[in-house]
Parts: sequence; C-alpha cells; structure tokens
Amino acid sequence: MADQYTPQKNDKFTFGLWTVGNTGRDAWGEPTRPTMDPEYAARQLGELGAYGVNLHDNDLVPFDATPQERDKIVTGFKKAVADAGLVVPMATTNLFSNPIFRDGAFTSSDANVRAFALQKTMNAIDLGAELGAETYVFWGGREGTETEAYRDGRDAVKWFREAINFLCAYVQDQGYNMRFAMEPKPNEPRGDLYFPTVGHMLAFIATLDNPDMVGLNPEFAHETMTGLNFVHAVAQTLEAGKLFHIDLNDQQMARFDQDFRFGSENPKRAFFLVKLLEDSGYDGPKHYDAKAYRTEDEDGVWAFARGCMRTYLIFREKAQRFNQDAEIQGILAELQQGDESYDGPTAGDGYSAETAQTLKDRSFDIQALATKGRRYEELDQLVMELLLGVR
Ligand code: DIG
Ligand code: MN
Ligand code: MN
Repeated sequence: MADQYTPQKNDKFTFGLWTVGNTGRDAWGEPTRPTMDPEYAARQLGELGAYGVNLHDNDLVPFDATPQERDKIVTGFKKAVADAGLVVPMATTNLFSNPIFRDGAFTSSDANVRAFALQKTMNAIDLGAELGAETYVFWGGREGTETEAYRDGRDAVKWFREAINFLCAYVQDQGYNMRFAMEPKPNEPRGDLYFPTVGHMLAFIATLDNPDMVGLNPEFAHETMTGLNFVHAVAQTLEAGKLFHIDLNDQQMARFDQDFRFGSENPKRAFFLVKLLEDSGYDGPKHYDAKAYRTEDEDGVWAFARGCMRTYLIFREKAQRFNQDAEIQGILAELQQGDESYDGPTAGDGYSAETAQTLKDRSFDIQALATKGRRYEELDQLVMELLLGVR
C-alpha cells in the first residue's frame, strides 16, 4: 500500500546487485536463498521505487566470461535497467573474491597481482562507464594483513597510491565523466585493513596526483564496527567537500560487518545522519550496502529493501518535524543567542598580532561560563519523544 513513506525515484535510493542478491552464505553455512538473476533484481528494484542499481564487475559478468559473453550479458542488463526505469550511478571492482587477491590487490607484495588488479579494474571501469556510472568505488577488502612479518606498511601505502593515481589518469585519458569514492573499513575479511577509517582515507586522498577527482564512500557499519561515530565521520567528509557517495546500513558496535537494514540497530544515530544529509543538501545516491538476515526467503529480501527506504523517509519526515517543532527550536534559539553573545575577536577573523594581544588582554566571566548549563537533556529527550512518536 502506497503512503508518504513510499520511495520515489527522486529520493535516489540505490541497491547493489550483491545486496538484494545476497544468498545468505556465510563462513559457517551454505546459501539459504537461490542466486538472483541481475535482470530480475533490476526489475524488482524498479517495482519498489528504487532509483538505481550498482554492481561489482563480477556481480554481472563472470570472472571467466569471454568478450562475446560479456557483451551479451551487458546488453541484456542495460535493457532490463532501462525497462525498470533505473540508472546505474555507481560501479566497482571485485578485487576480493578470486584467490589471486589472497594477499591484496593493489597492495599485494606480488607485482604480478598488482598489475592484474590494474587490468581488472580498468576493464571494470570501462563496464561502469558503459552503464553510465559516474561514481567508481574502491573498497579494499583484501588490502591488509594478518601478520606484519613480510610486507612493510609503507610499501602498501605507496603501491595503493600508485594504483589510484594510475587509474585516475586512465579515467581522464578515456574521457569518462567519473569520480572515485574510497571506502574505508577497519578489518574483515583481512585481520586488519589498510586505510581503516574515514580519517585515514581523507589523509590518503590529500597525497594523490588528482585529489579533486577522489572523494569518499563512507559506510555506516564500517565506522560503527570500531566504535566510531558515523555522523561525525560524514560531517567531516561533507565539510571537506568529499562526500561523493554513501553506503547506508546498520551495525552493532564491536561486531563483524553485519550490513543490517538501515536504522534497525541505532535509530537515533540513523536519525541524526539523515538530518545531517538533508540539512547539508546532499543530493547524491543513497546506497544501501546491506543484506537481509540469513533467515529470510525472497519475500524477506524485498521486505528488507522496502524497510531500508521507508526508514530513511520516516527519519527525513522526523527531521522536518525537528526543524518545525516550536519547543525544540525555542531551546536551539536560546542556546544560539547565548553562544553568539560574544563580541570579541575570533580565530575565524584570522590572525594578527593586534588580535592576539586583544584576546590576551580580554577578561572573561569564568564563573558564568563555567556554570552555564546546555539544556541538552531536555533537547535530547524531545528528540527521543519525536522518534518514539509521542510528539
Ligand atoms: C563492502 O562494504 C563494499 C563492497 O560491498 C563494495 O565494494 C562497496 C560498495 O558499496 N562496499
Ligand atoms: Mn559493509
Ligand atoms: Mn560498502
């Protein structure tokens, strides 16, 4: 039944083929669901109101497909995507399934593997461009270690930078309208992954030949796994102008990557994330890199997909209510009035010796500043009541 939480194309919700197509296989058990045909997945996602579908190269084209088989598969998929009224906003490379990548791809100590990873990625970038993808994601699932006994981490960083620089130049040489989005994760499937958080990736991007072409694809579960605040990670990414894409899902802290339905574990944090994205005017795809519980059948998969999108729309409405709630806005206005009552020089004015001296000479009402409450208990309780549906 359609209601105000039914997704529309302009909500820009997307799913990877590997998400709704997840078969439930895990390290301890066989699949609980059959493999899903990519064209069928596209049709179903179109029915649900999704905007787009994303893919790794081998989600669509088998690793050992001939060029003729590849072209036939791509032609059929392009038609299914068009018939479903979808687009393909993002593509990426599977540099983690084949045993070749057992010790990494771009950071492998074997130069043969690093070269093969470049070849595979260039072909996958060509596929993404052919499908219209304008964002290309790099998630280094095997770029890491279980022991430091062999590879020097400095070599790993150097090789990863060489690969991304080379591939940026390849995209420019091909004239593709494409930007790169780097996706950090702290661990799994390797014991530890290089570039584990948003902060590490932002620092890495600054060392590239073409940093303007490279941003981030932060994932809710990946920062949350290590106990970090994903809303802060996205705020810093936005402030740096680097939120090129985002992977939405949910996760319990200090667990393996669970890729749960969006909002299903941390509703308050998911709410503040939606509020940040909406307040910031983020207009990129909202990609659900998530999967249905292994317990589910196909009906459960589509319930999972609907839930991901509905929860985002519910939180978007709650964010609008937050911005219109007189009591909440009254507290914010009072806090802001106090916080902006300062009439002296600030760091934002820029440095001068005169400013420094004025600041050093200024007297502050220490007692008043030290005893002023912030009313956050009231404010957060109002947010909770908004989320719990009692206001
Ligand atoms: C895992 O979180 C990774 C892979 O699923 C994919 O390469 C990337 C794109 O969403 N996320
Ligand atoms: Mn994940
Ligand atoms: Mn992801």
